[in-house]
Amino acid sequence: MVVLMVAIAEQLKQQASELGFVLSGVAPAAEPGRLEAFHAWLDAGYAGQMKYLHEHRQAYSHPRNVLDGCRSILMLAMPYGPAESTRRGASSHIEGGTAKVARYAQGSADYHDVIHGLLKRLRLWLLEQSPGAVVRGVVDTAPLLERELAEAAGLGWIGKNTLLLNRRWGSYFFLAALLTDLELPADVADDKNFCGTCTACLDACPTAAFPSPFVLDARRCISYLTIEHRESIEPELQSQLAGWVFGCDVCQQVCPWNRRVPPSSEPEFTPRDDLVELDILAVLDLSDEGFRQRFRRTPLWRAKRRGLLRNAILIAGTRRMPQARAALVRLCDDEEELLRDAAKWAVGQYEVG
Ligand code: B12
Ligand code: SF4
Ligand code: SF4
Repeated sequence: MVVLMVAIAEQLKQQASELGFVLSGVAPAAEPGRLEAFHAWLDAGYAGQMKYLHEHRQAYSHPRNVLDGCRSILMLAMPYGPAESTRRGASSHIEGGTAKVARYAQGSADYHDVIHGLLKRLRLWLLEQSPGAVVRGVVDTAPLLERELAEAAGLGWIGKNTLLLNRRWGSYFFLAALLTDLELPADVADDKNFCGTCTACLDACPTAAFPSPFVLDARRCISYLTIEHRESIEPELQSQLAGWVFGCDVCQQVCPWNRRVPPSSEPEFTPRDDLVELDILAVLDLSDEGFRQRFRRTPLWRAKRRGLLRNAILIAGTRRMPQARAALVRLCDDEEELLRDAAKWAVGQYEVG
C-alpha cells in the first residue's frame, strides 16, 4: 500500500506539472503550524472587514473541516508573472491619467475559474487511480492557511511580506490545494527562511502596513483597501493609494527573489493590454453596464463598480487631476453614498494649499 501511494503521489505531481503547476508537495493533514499567530492576528483586528476570516476561525484549526476524513493535501503553485508592467519598480509612480492594477489581476480570466478547472482535472485523474477516494480541490476561499500548508509541503518559505516565496519562482504565483483522504507520503519542509537581513518589502510599503516582519495589518494594506474594503476609506489613508486602483504589488516588486522569475505558461494570465493600467477618466465615467461589459469574468469584478470608482476618485483627487475635476463634481451627486463621500473629499483636495 505504501509503495502504491508513493507511486500515485509521484504521478499526481507529474500530472500537476503538465497542467502548469510549477511547484507541488504533500503536507499531512494536521493542525496548521502558527495557528496561534492566526488567532492573535484576528484578535488584533488586523482582518478589518473580512468577516469570513472570523466566522471560520474554528474551521481553520484542521483541514478535515474542509474535507471530511482528510489525510493529505497536495499543495500547488501556479505562476502568473513576471510582469513587465510592474517591473518598473516600486519607486516609479505612474502620474498623469492612469492608475495601476496588481499583476495577478491583469489577465483575461479570474484565477479562481482557471485553477478550479485544472484542479477538477487533477481530481478526476486521482479518482481514476484510486476509485472510492475522497478528493476536493480548493483555491483561496476555503478556511485553509494556504501559505502555512505550502511551507509545510516544501514549496518555499513565508517571507517578511507574509507571502510564500520560492527561490526559483519568487512570489508571483497562486496557491491551490487538493485535499484527499488518501495517505500520500508527505514532503519535507525546508526550514530555511531566505529573507536573511533584507527588509525591502517592509521599508517600501506605501502605507506602513507591516507592524512587524511577517505580520500584516490588512486594514492599512492597499490591496485590502482597494478590493475588500466596502466602505469609505479612512481619511488618513485616502490619499495613500500610491496610484493603485486595484490591488498592490509593491512588497513583491521590491523583493530580490522576484528579479528573475520565469514567465507563466498559462495564457489566461498574460496581461491584457487594457487591464495593465486603467484610464482614470474612463473609470470615472463607467456606468453599471459599462463596468459589466469590461470587467465581467476578470478579477476586477470583485471590487464592483462602486469599489473601482471609489478608488479612481481618490487617486484623481490625490493627484488633483485638472481633467478629472468636472467628473468629480458630477460624482458629488451620485446615487451611491460611498461615491458621493469620496468625490466630496476629492474635490476638496483641489482647494488644499
Ligand atoms: C485574506 C487574504 C488577503 C488579505 C490579508 C493578507 C494576509 N497577509 O493575510 C489581503 C486582502 C490584504 C490580501 C492581499 C494580498 N493577497 Co491575499 N489572501 C488572503 C487569503 C484569502 C487568506 C490569508 C490569511 O489567512 N491570512 C491570515 C493571516 C493570519 O495571515 P498572515 O498575516 O500572513 O500571518 C501568517 C504568517 O505571516 C505566519 N507568521 C506569523 N508570524 C510569523 C513569524 C515567522 C518567522 C514566519 C516565518 C511566519 C509567521 O503565520 C500567520 C498564520 O499563517 C489567502 C488565501 C488563503 N486561503 O490562504 C490569499 C493569498 C495569501 N493572497 C494572495 C495574493 C496574491 C495577495 C496579493 C499579492 C494580491 C495583490 N497583488 O494585491 C496581496 C499581498 C499582500 C500581502 N503582503 O500579504 C496569494 C498569495 C500567494 C503567495 N505567493 O503567497 C494567496 C495565497 C491566494 C492564493 N490562493 O494564491 N490577501
Ligand atoms: S500589498 Fe502594498 S500596501 Fe499591502 S503590504 Fe504590500 S506593499 Fe504594503
Ligand atoms: S523583500 Fe526581502 S524581506 Fe521582504 S519578502 Fe523579499 S526577501 Fe524577504
